[in-house]
Amino acid sequence: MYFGKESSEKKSDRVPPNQIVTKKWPVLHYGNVPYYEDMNEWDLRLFGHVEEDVRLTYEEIMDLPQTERKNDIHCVTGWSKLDNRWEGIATQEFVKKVNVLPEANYVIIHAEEGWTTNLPMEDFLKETSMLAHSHDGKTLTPEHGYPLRAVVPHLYFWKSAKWVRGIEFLADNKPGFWERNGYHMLGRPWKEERFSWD
Ligand SMILES: Nc1nc2c(c(=O)[nH]1)N[C@H]1C(S)=C(S)[C@@H](COP(=O)(O)O)O[C@H]1N2
Ligand SMILES: [Mo]
Repeated sequence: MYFGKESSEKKSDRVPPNQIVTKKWPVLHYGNVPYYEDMNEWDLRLFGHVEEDVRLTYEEIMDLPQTERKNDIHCVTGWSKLDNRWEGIATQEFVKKVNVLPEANYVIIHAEEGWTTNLPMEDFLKETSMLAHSHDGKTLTPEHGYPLRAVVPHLYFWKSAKWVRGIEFLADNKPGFWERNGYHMLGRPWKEERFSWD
């Protein structure tokens, strides 16, 4: 009998400890879902430890080089969703648009309503990190982060901010919204870094 790579692959190789796979895609966030009437009023700000702040319009972002990534996502509340196909722009493309100062070692992603999350520059700029506008071939719904959400699949999914409006570059690490409320500063699922005391 032939077992292809897929079928012989143990589920435990794909699913971090104490996570349960879901086929559905739960909607999870704090606060309100934004609905945009006029995308001319939308922008993305790159600021903080940079030579000069940059403001990108929705059009300018959609003109950046596009990439497609397939990955698994892991929410700290215990669900994982496998084989997501995202389309968007690699985070590495955004740092090309701004002169980030050498002492910038951390990033805070700013979302609507002042929601934030922090991560090291290295994790933000990882090959697999992106700002996505589509999932499984469809434009993101408002609930899942339209027009633009972060996708940082190697960290728990709370680091993947929905409704991104700004990237702030920092010299020192500073907790974001959930991190101030006890969540881990890094949040690696394979190490079960759920809370700051883990
Ligand atoms: N702006 C914003 N982004 C957010 C959150 C939030 O509360 N606000 N919650 C995070 C959490 S905890 C998870 S699990 C994912 C959920 O994304 P989904 O609703 O598309 O599944 O969004 C993350 N991004
Ligand atoms: Mo989450």
